[in-house]
Amino acid sequence: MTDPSLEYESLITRLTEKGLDVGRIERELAGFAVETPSWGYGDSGTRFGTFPQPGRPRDVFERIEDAAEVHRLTAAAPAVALHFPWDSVEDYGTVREHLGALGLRVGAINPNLFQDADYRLGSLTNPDPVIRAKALDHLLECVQIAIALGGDAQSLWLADGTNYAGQDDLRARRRRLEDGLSQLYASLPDGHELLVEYKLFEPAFYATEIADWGSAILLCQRLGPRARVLVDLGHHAQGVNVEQIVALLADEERLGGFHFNNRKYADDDLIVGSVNPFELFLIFCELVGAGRELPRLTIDQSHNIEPKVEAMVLSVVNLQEAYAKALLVDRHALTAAQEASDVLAGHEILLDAFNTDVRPLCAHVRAANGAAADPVRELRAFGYAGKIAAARSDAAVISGETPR
Ligand code: RM4
Ligand code: MN
Ligand code: MN
Repeated sequence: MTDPSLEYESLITRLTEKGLDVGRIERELAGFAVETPSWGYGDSGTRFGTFPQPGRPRDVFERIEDAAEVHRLTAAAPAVALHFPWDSVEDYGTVREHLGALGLRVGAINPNLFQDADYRLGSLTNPDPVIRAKALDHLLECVQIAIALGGDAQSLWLADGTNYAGQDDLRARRRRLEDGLSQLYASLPDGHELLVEYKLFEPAFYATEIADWGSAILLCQRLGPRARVLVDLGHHAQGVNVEQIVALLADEERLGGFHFNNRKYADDDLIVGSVNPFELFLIFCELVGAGRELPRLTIDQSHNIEPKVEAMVLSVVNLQEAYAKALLVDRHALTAAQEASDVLAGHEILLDAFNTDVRPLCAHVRAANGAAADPVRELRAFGYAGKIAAARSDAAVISGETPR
């Protein structure tokens, strides 16, 4: 077996010879942080069925413990995004303490306006004002939860839409939506942000209220500067150029963050980077190219058959590698190639970075951060899955199915 430190040394030599500032790259990489989703640790399935896993967390506290294990192994997952009412408890002080005791913090708060039977015809856009008021109440309650947990972001995916042409008035629905969201926005404390997520379709099959980045950014512009768009990688039509959307939103200062996952067909919620790692790399190239701090990064996955903690660890590792590769792009050479109108020189520069094996670099940075050089291997060697299976043997499904 090759000595990992030799692999690291030879990579560093090569990068330094290319004129890259390896110290800076390592510092950026060491600061990389992604939120993991509490709902990604619980049981989830498809509309055809759910396969319960041994050791699945029984409540929000155990979901946070799984998140802590991911952070221990990667040093890159310090925050946990929560979903309500799935993560509801009586006293949020206990959740805040638990997070703190495990070296974590709360991430974005995700309200849920899609499961209650009252929302059959929509939540904020429902023709019935009583149901609209109920939806708004939930959103306002989530702002209070964020305050109680020390969080500062609401991340809203609105499932509202219609199944049939003529079912409801499209413009009236849009006005109801703007009205509800402006009340939510007005209730945000200073420094809190609202992330507006779009999704092409599902569960509605004719018209979805916030179906694309355009309808999302228009809402945000109407609301105010702390409303920004959230890009979920599984929420576009096939073939859409997601990195271009990222570049545009970043340029407009309306890129709020990401829900990372991967897909082959629709909103498949597979492990990030498992289907299209090149797209993931190009998205990070746009983020690095924007020259600003990274926006809020969150994983949004649904692990139906794969071991959940392992899937989450692998996702974080894949994100670190995509980011590392993007940091290797020689930006000066890229600009020069573009200014020279050289069609393939810029492409080659990207390919050179993408094709670099950055695993020794990421392993080095993780180890320097006190985490595992090889997180998936360490997770298995530590036997975390077996330990939680034994400790949580009377597991009951608490979160229920999470349809996406
Ligand atoms: C949706 C969307 C939301 C997520 C739900 C569970 O498809 O991606 O972000 O909270 O699924
Ligand atoms: Mn999402
Ligand atoms: Mn989704």
